[in-house]
Amino acid sequence: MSTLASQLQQMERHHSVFENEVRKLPLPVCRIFGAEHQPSAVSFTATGQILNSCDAQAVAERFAQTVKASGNAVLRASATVARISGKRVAALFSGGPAAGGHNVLCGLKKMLGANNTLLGVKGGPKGLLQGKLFEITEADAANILNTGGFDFLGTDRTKIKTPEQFDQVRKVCIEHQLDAIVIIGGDDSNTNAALLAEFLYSGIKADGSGVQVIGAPKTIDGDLQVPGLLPISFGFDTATRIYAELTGNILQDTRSSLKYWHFVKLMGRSASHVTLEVALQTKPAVTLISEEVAERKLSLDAVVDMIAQAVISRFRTHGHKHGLVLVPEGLIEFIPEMNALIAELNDVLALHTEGFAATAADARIEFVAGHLGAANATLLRKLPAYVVDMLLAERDSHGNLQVSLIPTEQLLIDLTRDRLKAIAPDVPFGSQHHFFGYEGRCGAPTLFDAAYTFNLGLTAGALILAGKTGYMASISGLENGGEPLAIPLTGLINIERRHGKDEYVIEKALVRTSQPAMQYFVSRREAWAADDVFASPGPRQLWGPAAHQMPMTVALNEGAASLLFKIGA
Ligand code: FBP
Repeated sequence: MSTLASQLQQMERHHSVFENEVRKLPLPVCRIFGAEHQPSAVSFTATGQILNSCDAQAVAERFAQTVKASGNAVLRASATVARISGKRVAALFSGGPAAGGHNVLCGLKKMLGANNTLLGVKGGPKGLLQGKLFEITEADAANILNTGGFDFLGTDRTKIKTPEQFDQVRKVCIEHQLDAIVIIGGDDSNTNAALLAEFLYSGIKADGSGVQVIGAPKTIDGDLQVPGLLPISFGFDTATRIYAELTGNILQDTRSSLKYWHFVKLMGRSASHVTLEVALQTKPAVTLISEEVAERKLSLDAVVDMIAQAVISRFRTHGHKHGLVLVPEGLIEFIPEMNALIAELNDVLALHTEGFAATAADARIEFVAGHLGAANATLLRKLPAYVVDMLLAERDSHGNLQVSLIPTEQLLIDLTRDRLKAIAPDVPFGSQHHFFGYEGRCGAPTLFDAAYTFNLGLTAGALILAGKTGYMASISGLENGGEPLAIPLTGLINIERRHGKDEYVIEKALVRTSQPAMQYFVSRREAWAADDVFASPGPRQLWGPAAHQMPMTVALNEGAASLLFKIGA
């Protein structure tokens, strides 16, 4: 084999030049942990801040043991302590992948050290129920450090809900002699962590003690954040930098080929944090924020009109035939009349499952329309077939519409074209559409995500060594060295009505129009629409000038003085 061929072959199985180098990247750690290679265990003390959910009384009853133990007080790492030994800790990923998950495991492994055991759970919560546990070695940790994806463990979206499932977790804990479980997931997974912490609080081991449960905040959507305590969930920075690079490249193309309006839909489920961040990084002509559309009760017509007016104005003022519109994944559900239609459709489809299934494909719209109120039936009949097909498609395992399947970007293009034909037929409108989602979830973590997640792992490990349960690990003070915090999960839980039932859940943190990041965006968007002022942030850097940048929405919302994060400095 030639030298080149053998070099190329050596790159297989995650050994590209980049992957080899990135494993050696030094990661800054919060000052209190000391050195990256030998972090100290730490104790935790109350910050004085108590988190009170809106349904505090009911939560205190439902989570009696964990609320009594934590008093819902936020804890901070306060002093270094000797490391205890002999703990067996299992860690799992839950939900969609997000960059940095592997580093949470590496941080955990470092903090637990050689005298405690870290086990990985294969395949998420489902794997926990099936007892798919294995020991994570030093060599495993070295191999996955700073790599993207969740492939080392895998993940799934099973929710541990039923009494049988809780009992099964108890059995697995006993069988594997677990002292603690770390759940790396989003709002729903951390809700599950709170429920498990309560269930496993005591009476699991022979001495009557329980199994600790600690959460770590993951999701590219950025909808797990707590002002002042949890700046952002991990994976958000990497995903938005990838989308911003792609969006920046398209913006360069619009200005170079001068002929298209590009409609870019961005993942993020219901929340528009991802879209807002990409807008701040790239400054395109039009950005839609779902939460604002709902707050201003903008109809589909009004949204289309806004876009059409931007197209007309840029053409009449500068002769521009190009531009870019950012569309959040969940927009359709925030447009009031679409929201009403989707809600009624969910009910009708749930009530008439058999009748719907027995109806011929080409008669299904009329079958459903026949069961809807007059306004919703008219709207359904007016929508293009490619949208209706998705509105009537199978619901997900929780009975929800799969919004990511609805081609909102295509719908907006078609409606804008129709509107322009009606009100400004001389204005040219060439269009292209894109959906960026999966491209951003598994990229190699940015330095921000790599450092943030390694420190989250250290914090989760330290909480376990300190005997804590029912907390979510967090790092705050990103500009000032980084401060490990423990947020009591029960302090985040409220009662929400879901599918006709009251459920204890951690509420999704949606974009609020009063937030500084949103207000800054609102103050600049007219200038961005008027002419090309876009910026192209380029590829994400792990070394070099842009490496130490934090997300712009985080810097603005946390009141930072600059964009640079300084963990450990
Ligand atoms: P999580 O909240 O589980 O992290 O998922 C994030 C996400 O990427 C959403 O942005 C998106 O709507 C969804 O997952 C897609 O889910 P799936 O991987 O099941 O297609």
